[in-house]
Amino acid sequence: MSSTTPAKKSNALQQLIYAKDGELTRDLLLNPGEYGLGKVPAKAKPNGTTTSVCGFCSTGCGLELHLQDGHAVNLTPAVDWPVNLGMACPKGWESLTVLKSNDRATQPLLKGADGKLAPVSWDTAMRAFCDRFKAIQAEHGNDSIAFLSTGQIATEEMFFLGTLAKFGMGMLHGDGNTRQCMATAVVAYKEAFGFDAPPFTYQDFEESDVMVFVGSNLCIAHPIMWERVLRNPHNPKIIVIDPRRTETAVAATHHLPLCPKTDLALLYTIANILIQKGWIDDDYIAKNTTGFDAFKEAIADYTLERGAETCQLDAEGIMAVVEAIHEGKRVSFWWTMGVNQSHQGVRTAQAIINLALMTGNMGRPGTGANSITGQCNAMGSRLYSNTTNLVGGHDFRNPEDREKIAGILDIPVVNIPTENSWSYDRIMEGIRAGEIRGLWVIATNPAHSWIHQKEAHETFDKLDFLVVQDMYHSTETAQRADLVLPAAGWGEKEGTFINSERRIGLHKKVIPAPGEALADFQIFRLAANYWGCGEMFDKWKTPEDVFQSMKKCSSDQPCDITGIRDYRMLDDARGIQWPVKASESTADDWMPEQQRRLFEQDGQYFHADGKAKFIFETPRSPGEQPHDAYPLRLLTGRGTAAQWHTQTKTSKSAVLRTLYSTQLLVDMNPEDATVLKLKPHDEVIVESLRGSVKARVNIVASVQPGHVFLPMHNELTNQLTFPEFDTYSRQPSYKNGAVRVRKLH
Ligand SMILES: Nc1nc2c(c(=O)[nH]1)N[C@H]1C(S)=C(S)[C@@H](COP(=O)(O)OP(=O)(O)OC[C@H]3O[C@@H](n4cnc5c(=O)[nH]c(N)nc54)[C@H](O)[C@@H]3O)O[C@H]1N2
Ligand SMILES: Nc1nc2c(c(=O)[nH]1)N[C@H]1C(S)=C(S)[C@@H](COP(=O)(O)OP(=O)(O)OC[C@H]3O[C@@H](n4cnc5c(=O)[nH]c(N)nc54)[C@H](O)[C@@H]3O)O[C@H]1N2
Ligand code: SF4
Ligand SMILES: [Mo]
Repeated sequence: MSSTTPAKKSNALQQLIYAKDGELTRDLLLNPGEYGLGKVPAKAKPNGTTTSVCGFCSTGCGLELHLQDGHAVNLTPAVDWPVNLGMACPKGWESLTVLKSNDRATQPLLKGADGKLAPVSWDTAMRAFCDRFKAIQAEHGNDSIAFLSTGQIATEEMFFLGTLAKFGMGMLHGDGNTRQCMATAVVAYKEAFGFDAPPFTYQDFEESDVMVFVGSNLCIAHPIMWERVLRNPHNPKIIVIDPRRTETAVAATHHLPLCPKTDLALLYTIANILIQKGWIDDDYIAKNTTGFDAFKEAIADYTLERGAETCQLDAEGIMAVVEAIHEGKRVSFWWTMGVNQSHQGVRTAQAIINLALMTGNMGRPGTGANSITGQCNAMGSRLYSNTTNLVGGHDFRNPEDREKIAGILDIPVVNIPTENSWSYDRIMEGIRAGEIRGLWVIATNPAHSWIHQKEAHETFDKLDFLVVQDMYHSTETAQRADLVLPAAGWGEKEGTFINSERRIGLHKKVIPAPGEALADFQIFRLAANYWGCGEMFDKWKTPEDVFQSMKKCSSDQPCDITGIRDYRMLDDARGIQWPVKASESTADDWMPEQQRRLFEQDGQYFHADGKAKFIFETPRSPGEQPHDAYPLRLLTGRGTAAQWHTQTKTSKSAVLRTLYSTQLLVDMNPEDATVLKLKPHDEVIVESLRGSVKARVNIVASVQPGHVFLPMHNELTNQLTFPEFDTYSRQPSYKNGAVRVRKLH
């Protein structure tokens, strides 16, 4: 690994960047005064500590970084952080370790005539970037290049990328890995509340007397949120709705191990029984909602017997849950990927929202219909990536919104597309159809994580030019790239993330990036300069400059953050939840309360009439069901708290590597194992109509007979998944497919 300091670099390009951009992000700690990042870095003493929000999951824990000569050498969880209160999970503890790895991308790599990637200078890389993309556009039109972005870079970087790609480079199509993750919740909230607005604050984990978790394995996927549940002093009932007996289900007071993909029928059954028994809040429904009568009528035949049969559950188990919801004074409903990643995810999420609305469990401590996000900045991408929405939660199709954003950004309004981008799956289809010829992939690894991997690989291979911007050159996607742009990661740059409870937190540069890797922010500035639209971004010299523009774009929106003065205020407050209006922030030293939830007053939803909507639809079966040839149902998801997604980062830590199996394990029920004559750890083939992979069998009762579970962290898993998408959100249904298992020897 080379680790030249910027000061030693003197090639022409460095001169160019320095001349055009002032200092590089990576110089922050080396030259804190010159960088112009406001007052935040000045607070940190070179041998003291500074705080930063964690860069893995959406919990958004605060970490205390211990500096030596201005560089972070160690960390501990921040005790005074309102999120984690001194706790961190294994990934958080290992945040610095994973940055040091010999597969870090340290130089741009360009594919030569021999088909191999070879190191080139940034100048060559950026010229290739522009020449190739512009040639494609000249031949096939502006919309023939697209981008795939992420929920894992700073909001300021997402904003930069989205504006550069769409308003500067003329792209129409761009999406991100949040489609794989949060798209369902976004659509569900928008339709029900009038804006994508998760209402809760983490304090609610400690305030509820009943908590319902649907398709959410908090113990593994959000361990520090689970710690907050454990702090709840009200002896809460904890209900887990998950086909698997997960770590979370084991710790719960009630577990409904439903047949996968029958959640909608179960939730309608619960709603119908509550209505039939009169266990609903008529006042709340009348004052704050529309569509209840039609909903009531539509679900009237979801009897307990029918629900039990459809979902393959005991009637008593369902009734116990209905009673708990009725008896609870403060009931909160939480959901994650077991809901979002489904062929009917949006309607399922809305069925959860309906339960909260009809029982009046909204806007009070310990209540809410609460979607938990996944990636550190999934919510930043929902609001600022300029993909599905025009930045700041605006609408590309609305002329007033376009005028407003064009005015703030000081760009011609004609630069703003008047239609929405294609969704991720449509972009993939567009590549297969030859409509999209060039693709820029930033901080996501779709060659591993996209559904139906064989088709995904064939799709990427069709591209004329694939650019991958990543911290590591070894990712499955980077290996297929024509150009790899080496990026700095968390800890090597700064910006803000927005966590699950809408809290905007600051992360800081505390260590230099390796070799010639640059912060994504700087790569975007470089790309703008080479493309010839640099003047559009003249005012954006630092991430904090972009933050000030983000504020303006949020004005008068439900996600208004005009009341956050600057990074210093975010730092001092240990993160601030949106909204914070300028009108609230009256004095120079004003600080918002640390726990803020939405909809605390009546009639405050974001539809024109101020009310929330009941939305529903007849349940239908998924597109693939187990059948004779492929009799088992495949579930996929998070394996352990120590693994992150496609493992580019977490596999680099020796400590984390001891906490999981490096072999692919397929979880199978003892009954099925007996039928197949399998012993623990036997080598097996798991196959679907789309692929066939080798695994070792892990015989456990946590999966039901007829089901198998594979962790998504292994690259083989998506060879088997069935490509089906939610109708409204286009989110992939990763947790359903038919497979068979046979013994290898
Ligand atoms: N350690 C770790 N933590 C992470 C991540 C990670 O990679 N590693 N990733 C982060 C991200 S981006 C996300 S999105 C979150 C995901 O967090 P979770 O959604 O909690 O995690 P998953 O394991 O994907 O899925 C949750 C559960 O859905 C269940 N499920 C499957 N099918 C159904 C169904 O039909 N109905 C119901 N009710 N449940 C079903 C699965 O059995 C699984 O236990 O985790 C975040 N946190
Ligand atoms: N079968 C199955 N598949 C799934 C899921 C499932 O449950 N089952 N879950 C889906 C979900 S919810 C998600 S969120 C996706 C996640 O899928 P991906 O987004 O593909 O997974 P990651 O491994 O997080 O990829 C992030 C990439 O960004 C790089 N990176 C990290 N930080 C930076 C940075 O600051 N800058 C740059 N340029 N690069 C950076 C990392 O090295 C890594 O290559 O997977 C989805 N796929
Ligand atoms: S729970 Fe999430 S945010 Fe907290 S330390 Fe772990 S990975 Fe980081
Ligand atoms: Mo996710």
